[in-house]
Amino acid sequence: MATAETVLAEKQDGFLRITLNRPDRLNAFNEEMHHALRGQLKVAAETSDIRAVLLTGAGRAFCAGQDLSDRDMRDGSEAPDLGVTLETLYNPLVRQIRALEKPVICAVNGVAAGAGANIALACDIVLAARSARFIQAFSKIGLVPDSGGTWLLPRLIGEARAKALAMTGEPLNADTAADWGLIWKSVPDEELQSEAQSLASRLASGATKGLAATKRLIQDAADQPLDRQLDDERDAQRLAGRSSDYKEGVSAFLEKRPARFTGT
Ligand code: T3D
Repeated sequence: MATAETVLAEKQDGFLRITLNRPDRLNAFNEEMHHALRGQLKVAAETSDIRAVLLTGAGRAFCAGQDLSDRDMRDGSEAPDLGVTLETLYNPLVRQIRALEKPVICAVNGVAAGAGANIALACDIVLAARSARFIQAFSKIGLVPDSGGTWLLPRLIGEARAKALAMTGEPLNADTAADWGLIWKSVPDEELQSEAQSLASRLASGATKGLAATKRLIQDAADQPLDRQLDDERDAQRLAGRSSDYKEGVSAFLEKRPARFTGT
């Protein structure tokens, strides 16, 4: 399965592997890559036998954020309205990742800068190659962190570290990112793809409905009091308890065998 060459997509073992594919530009976003990526996320959402997504980058980078050659104003031209590009391109992408009712794993294979860093962080589980770096590059070009960065960073690592990363634009290495809780884990470079693949495959054979509800509950928790969260857990558990996968999970436990979840 392949689409426009800015993004490669391949179905593997129950999950969709999506690769950002502009390696000469460190996989920086142009408009075509936005549309191709969102198209593949839509395929993942709508295809029942795709039960997880693995997002990664081609070449030595994960993604360097916005392609700045599309923002060249040296001929005196007006700056584009960046509010429009956020509204029409970056924000819908982040919303789509967060709303996808399937786990999205991000394998950060190299530098993740600007929107590239924050799109990685918007994914559900982030693994990074030990040589990868996370850079809130925005301040270096006079911008503010976007793609959810100002929301995600303080929640993941606290205000002090969030502000320092955002204001200095200093790179954060993968080991420190994992130590700080910005990402799930840092792995040796040569193990990144196999480890991410086996995680994607494991989640793709999990209880998809339960995983989707878990994702939503944890995301929503950031904005609501415990009382409301308890109600939401009750409602989600009621639905999970009606799934075939719940029956299968309990039966498998009692029969001392691995569960065979179908995602239903
Ligand atoms: O505009 C809007 O719509 C608003 C939304 C904004 C969202 C954003 O993401 S703003 C932030 C944009 N991104 C950046 O500011 C990062 C720019 N890139 C860098 O700072 C560095 O390239 C990196 C730290 C990411 C990596 O450094 P390094 O030394 O490993 O690589 P390099 O030599 O700088 O880059 C290699 C090539 O990729 C180079 O091209 P060349 O010289 O080989 O032809 C470089 O120009 C190109 N490249 C890297 N990042 C971008 C890029 N080309 C276009 N846009 C980029 N963002």
